Amino acid sequence: MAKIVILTGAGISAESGIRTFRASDGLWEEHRIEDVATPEGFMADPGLVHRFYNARRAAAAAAAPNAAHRALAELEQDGRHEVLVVTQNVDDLHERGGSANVIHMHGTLTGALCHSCGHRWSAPAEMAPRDPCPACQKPATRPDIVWFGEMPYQMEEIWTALRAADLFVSIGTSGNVYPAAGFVADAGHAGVPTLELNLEPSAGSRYFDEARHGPATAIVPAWVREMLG
Ligand code: BV8
Repeated sequence: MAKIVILTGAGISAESGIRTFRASDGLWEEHRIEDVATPEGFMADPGLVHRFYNARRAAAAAAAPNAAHRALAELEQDGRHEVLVVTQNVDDLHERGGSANVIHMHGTLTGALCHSCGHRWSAPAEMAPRDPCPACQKPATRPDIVWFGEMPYQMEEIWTALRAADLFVSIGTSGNVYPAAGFVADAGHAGVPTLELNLEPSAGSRYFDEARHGPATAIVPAWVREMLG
């Protein structure tokens, strides 16, 4: 069975109505990364950060998986390939699209974390700074999201899978944020063939063996049909 590692970013959820980060109408147009996506920003104004993620949690809940999410699930369920999706996305559209083997390297909107005792639980729709941790009762609740300057989740597992892969595919990501943006180089160094599927060339496009550009709902199902012959 061919082992395929697929990195996804905000672009795969764009056609589900979820805003990307760096587009002209992207999230970073309205919010300073420092204010809403860093531990320092959270300590400075936890209310602002909770409101930012409460709005994204509502947007993700109102969205539906698209043909690109479903195509990746079909490739996994077909069973002839060992498929691992490593997503930078904090929405749950891969799982709702039918993918089972998914790593959220930057966390999830559906998770809550106590920054005092480390306890994790399912996030309510709305979170606020005064919410007590169900374990230690301290008002230390934060979204279970990896912010800038923080260590992404399951990195050892991801690097092991990358090095052992038969193919690395990157979908809907601009290649600006590390360590994810370095995966194509890591895969290349391990002799793994690499393919980019993105609306436009990403910052790391030149590092890929092959690149196909277009909307994810068109180019991802076409690639999966090829893989399934
Ligand atoms: C860390 C959660 C130590 C929050 C996120 C090396 C060099 C320089 C800097 C660094 C470096 N190493 C580390 C850094 C610092 C930093 C970093 O990379 N800074 C950047 C800005 C320079 N990285 C970190 O702090 C990371 N932590 O490094 O810890 C370490 C190091 C090594 C090993 C272990 C530990 C933590 C970063 C995680 C931060 N959290 N998200 C939230 O979601 O709110 S990052 C967030 O931004 C996303 O998760 C994602 O990762 C990134 C956004 O990127 P994309 O998803 O690609 O979205 P974008 O809008 O940019 O692009 C969309 C793309 O889709 C475009 O290309 C577009 O063309 C395409 N597209 C659009 N529509 C479609 C489409 N494609 C197809 N179809 C469409 N319809």
